[in-house]
Formats: sequence, C-alpha cells, structure tokens
Amino acid sequence: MGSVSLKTGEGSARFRRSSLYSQALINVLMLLSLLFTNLFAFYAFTSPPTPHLNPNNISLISDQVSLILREIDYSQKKLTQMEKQVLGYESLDLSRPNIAEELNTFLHPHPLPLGKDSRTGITQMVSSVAHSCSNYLPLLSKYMNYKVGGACPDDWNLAQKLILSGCEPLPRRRCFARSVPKVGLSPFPLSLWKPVGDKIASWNALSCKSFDCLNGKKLGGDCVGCFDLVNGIEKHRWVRARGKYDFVIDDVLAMGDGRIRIGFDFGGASSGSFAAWMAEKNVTVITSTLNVEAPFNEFVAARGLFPMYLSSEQRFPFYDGIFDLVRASLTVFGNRARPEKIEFLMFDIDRILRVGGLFWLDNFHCVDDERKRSITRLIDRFGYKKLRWVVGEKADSSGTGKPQVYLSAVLQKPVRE
Ligand SMILES: *[C@@H]1O[C@H](CO)[C@@H](O)[C@H](O)[C@H]1NC(C)=O
Ligand SMILES: CC(=O)N[C@H]1CO[C@H](CO)[C@@H](O)[C@@H]1O
Repeated sequence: MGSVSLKTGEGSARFRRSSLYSQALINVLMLLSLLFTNLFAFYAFTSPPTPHLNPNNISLISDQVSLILREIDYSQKKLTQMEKQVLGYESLDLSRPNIAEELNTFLHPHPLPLGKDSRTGITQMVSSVAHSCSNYLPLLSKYMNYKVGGACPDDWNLAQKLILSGCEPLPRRRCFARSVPKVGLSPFPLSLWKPVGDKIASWNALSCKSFDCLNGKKLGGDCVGCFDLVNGIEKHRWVRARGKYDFVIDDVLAMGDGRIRIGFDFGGASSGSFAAWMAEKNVTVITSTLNVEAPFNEFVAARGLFPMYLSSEQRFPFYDGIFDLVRASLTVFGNRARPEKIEFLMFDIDRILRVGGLFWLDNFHCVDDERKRSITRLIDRFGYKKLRWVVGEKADSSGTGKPQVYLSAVLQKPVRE
C-alpha cells in the first residue's frame, strides 16, 4: 500500500490494493536497495586504515561519503518511482501539456487570508481529487475544459465514466448545469406514488427517451420495471413478501422498537420505492443511486425523496453512528466482487449505523457456496445480533434454470468497546 501525493493539493487518497505479487516485489526491491547501500558503506568505512592521515586523505574520505549519500538518495528515488509504477499510478502531473487551466485553478491551494487557523492548525484550503483521476488525466482535462461562468457541457456520460473509474469526487464547480424545467411535480406525499412525467429529466445521453422505454428493460438486478409506479413490482415490494427472502417493512420496523427514524438505502440502481414506503411510515431514507442508463436521481427527487449520487467505491459521506437503518440490496455487492470489496462496504455500513441500529441485507445473491460461507464468516466477525437470517436456494430469475443461493438478514449492531 502506498499513498499518493499530488503535485498540487492532497488527494483524497483512496488506494487501489496492489496485488500480493507487486507488494512482494516492492519488499524485495526495498531489501536489495538497503543491502547494497549498506554493503557499500561497509566497504567504504572498513578499507584499511591509513597510518598517515593527511588533508588529502580526509578530502578523499569526504568524497566517498558524499558519493554514498548520493547513491542512497538515488536508490530511494528510484524505489519510489518503481513503487508508483508497480501500484499503477503516477503523481498527478499538472505541468503536462494540454491540461485544462480550470483543473489547475481548482487544485491550487488557497492560503488562509489571516494566516494559520489557531483551532485547526491549517494554513491553506486544499481542494481534492481522487488519486485514480491521474490515470485518466486526458479525460479529466477534457471534463474540466469548460467556460467559467458559462453553461456546463452536456457530458454526464463522461462524468459518470470518470466516477466509475474511481475519479470521485469530480472537480467541476464553476459552470451552470443544464436546467430542466420540472414540469408536473406533485405535492408531497402524493408525489410518492404518482407516475412521474418524462419531462423531469434530460434524456440526451440516454438510449431510452422515456420511462416507458426504461420499464421494458432490465436495468441492473434491482430495477426491473422500477419506474412503473402503478403496475410495477415495487408497488408491492417490501409490503408483501414474494418469498421467504423478502421481509416486509412493518416487521423490520417492529424489530427496531419504534426507534427507526432515519435510514440509508444503498442499492445499485434504485427508483426510490423503498424510501417511498418508508416515507409513509414517517422514516426518512436517503437513496443512493448512480444514473447508469436511466435518470434515477431525477426520478427519486421527483417523488419528493432524497437521492444521493454516489458510487459504491467511496467511503460514505456520513458521520459515524448516525443511521437507525441501512438496507443494502443484492446488486451493490456485485456477484463476483472481491472479498475485500465486501469488507470495505461492511465496515463502512457498520461505521454509519448507530448502536442498536439495523442492517437489512436484502436478497444478497451468493454465486456459490464459498461466497455464502465467506459472507457468513464476515458478518459473524462484526458480532451483530441476528434478528432474522434466511439463506437458501431459489429459482434463478435470469432464466438459466440453475437455482441460486440467496441470503436475507436483519442484523442489529451491538455495543462494542
Ligand atoms: C406520520 O406522521 C403524521 C404526522 O405526525 C401522523 O399523522 C401519521 O399518523 C404518521 N404515520 C405513521 C405511519 O406513523
Ligand atoms: C588510503 C589512502 O589513499 N592513503 C593515502 C593518504 O595520503 C598519503 C600521502 O598523500 C598516501 O601515501 C596514502 O596512500
């Protein structure tokens, strides 16, 4: 693991985990470099002592010492360089040609006008950009190439591509976003289940141009006809169980002793129906969703609910221990996600849940038995109280005929020392 330092501004450094191989390689390099410099020093200082030391000898020794120091310095630089290459990223080099001026301006640190702040000790304000952005510098520069104070380019596809590549948060801040007149918004709580008109979103970058079109598509595992608020499955989901893996909201709320007031719905692609049901129970739920292939965020907002545009790769932007409930759907973990990825998420979910709060793992799809065992082991490590735990096979919805293993659970966060 290494940290990245940007030439301008400190990155909100997130680490791509290096493979065991590259980690081992770095260790070996480090060891070799240490060994060589030490041998060199050993040789230099143990060469036969001279009986008659004169000024010439002394200058010779000092020459040798500075040679050694130069050598050490050189190997250290070389090592850092190699480490960066092995880890797959370089510093964000803003001196490269064709870098958008606005990117430079954004990342330039701004000294505090009154000098050092006595409470925090900081002397300058620094804007951040993720270290992964450095792998996509030409794209990022294209994204940052806009007229300050003018209209933002209509390039959400580009922005989302950067975000999904780990370049998050994005640094664009000084242009006017496209404004879409939101025609036909309904008052709350009528808005929760009232069909949303196509006019509330911009469809430019999308292949579908209406919600009707989207309803005919399978958008991620969690959204099948999810924009159909009248006849879609979401009209019954979480209130009427389709099988033993589906828990109903009333049951889960009862497990929270009537103290479930705020929640976080962390799904892959969501039109906000879980939050809508919860709103009817007077529970405020934030829905995290990207806009992959559909205007999910606009749709959730049009229902009078709180959408959050967030990829699953970043640490949740919430303080510790604040949520009464977190629901995570199957899609967020991804069928073939590495175990570490699930661990990153679990720890973060644990962090934002309050003691006594509930984690609702909703229809987690285990690709195989090993995945089921590893998620079970992981959950056990957190010491949650298993209020509900249902695991077993059900017919595959994708139509391969092979039964798939699913896990649904409601878990209560324990007091921890
Ligand atoms: C939600 O809050 C309103 C206003 O306080 C109240 O009238 C209503 O009964 C509450 N609904 C539920 C399900 O608790
Ligand atoms: C180790 C070394 O270089 N010793 C030299 C020190 O200086 C005297 C006189 O100049 C030489 O005779 C030694 O060889």
